[in-house]
Amino acid sequence: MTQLTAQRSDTISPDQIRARFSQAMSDMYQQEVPLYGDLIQLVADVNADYLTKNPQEELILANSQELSRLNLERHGAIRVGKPEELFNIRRVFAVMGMYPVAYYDLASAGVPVHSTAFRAVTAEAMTESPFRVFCSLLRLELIDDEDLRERAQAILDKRNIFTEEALRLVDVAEQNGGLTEEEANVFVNEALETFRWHSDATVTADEYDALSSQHRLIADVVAFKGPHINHLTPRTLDIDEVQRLMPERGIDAKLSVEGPPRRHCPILLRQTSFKALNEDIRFTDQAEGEMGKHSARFGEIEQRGVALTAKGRALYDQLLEEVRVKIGGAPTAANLDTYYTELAQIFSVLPDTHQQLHDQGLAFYHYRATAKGIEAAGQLDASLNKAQLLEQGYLSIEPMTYEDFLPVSAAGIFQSNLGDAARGSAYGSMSNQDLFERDLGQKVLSEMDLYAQDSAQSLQDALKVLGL
Ligand code: OOG
Ligand code: NI
Repeated sequence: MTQLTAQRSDTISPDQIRARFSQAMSDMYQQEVPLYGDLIQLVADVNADYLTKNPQEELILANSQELSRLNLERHGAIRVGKPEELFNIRRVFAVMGMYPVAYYDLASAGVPVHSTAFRAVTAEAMTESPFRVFCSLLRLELIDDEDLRERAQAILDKRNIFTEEALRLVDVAEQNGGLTEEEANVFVNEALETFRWHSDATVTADEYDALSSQHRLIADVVAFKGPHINHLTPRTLDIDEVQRLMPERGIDAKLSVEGPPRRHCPILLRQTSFKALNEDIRFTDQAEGEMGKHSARFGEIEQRGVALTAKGRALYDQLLEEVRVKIGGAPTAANLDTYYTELAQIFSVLPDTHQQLHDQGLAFYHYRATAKGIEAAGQLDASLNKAQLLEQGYLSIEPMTYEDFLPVSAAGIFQSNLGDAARGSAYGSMSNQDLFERDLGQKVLSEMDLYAQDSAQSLQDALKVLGL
């Protein structure tokens, strides 16, 4: 069973719990990482400026109820260490109406984790709160040093990342099909504890070094009490402008924007971040006043475009790989301009109008009955097909926003925040979705199915409006 079904009349909606949790997380993270507050401000400024210059876009956003929540966080990320943690985090997110969507294998990009994203799965729920969490599980089995693997396992075995009260309330929610107002408020505070930063490490300085020298990420997961939230990500309407302005505001930006190039019709997801802070931490064998260093926490921004179909996605992956081959790997400071030029050049084969993307079956769209269609409702020739209805102006299309993530981009984000030392060699093709789903306790939902169903549903609704 994935979704909770209310058994009592006094439970509140999971979407409300998610909205509260997302706000609490944002407040906590801005306090923990003040630079993230600066990033939020920069994004708000750029978005406001963009809307002033593009009033027609403001109208579209207002109509789709996007405007009021424009500067809210769209996602955060955590990394858990053991199967039981993944299993229970799934239960915690279900209380907030967030379900695991898609499987991401990052091992082939040199990061020893596999991941999913917990998110709302209906448009209405997404409108209520767009918050989602990219969640990675460390794959200790990929550590080749057997001794270190066993030590890491033993350290993780001892920890419990949830408060007793949080787990108790998850049980209550599962039994009653939800939480009451009062329970929900307690739950939000208790769940938040899991994501809090702890500057006290759980290991000695030597242990930390050993973990870190295998992979920086392993130290980040194993050496701490819990899976601290490592970034939050608001949405921007102009990512290139934020990237340009970050240094001016004293924010140390990642080298390049991940994902597709800037286009007329944005596709999928573009992301950039500021580099992780170098923070004071204390190892278990350090005296009062002595400090070690760890960097993991950063701030990120995203700009989302239309979701691609399997056909569109295959083309995207192929073009991205072409760019990688041409550039000889990830971009560097030395070839950055060439990188962006090649990216734009190579992607120019992907059509850049919604009409073409739609007609060639490359992207997903919602269908709406137009004013002309509504007027003609009931009198239309029943033999008209979708293409004809579109062509004759009875139906219109609206791009469906991509709500998920991109493994190559995610690997780039991981790497730039773990230091270049983390740009390790690939762990080969060790994808293991079955193992991940066993640990998770259910199958991940298919993002392609969700988009396809949504699109088909909108067509059915629109046809009904047209009386067809
Ligand atoms: C997750 C990186 C992936 C994204 O936006 O692609 C991610 C992490 O660093 O733990 O958040
Ligand atoms: Ni992210």
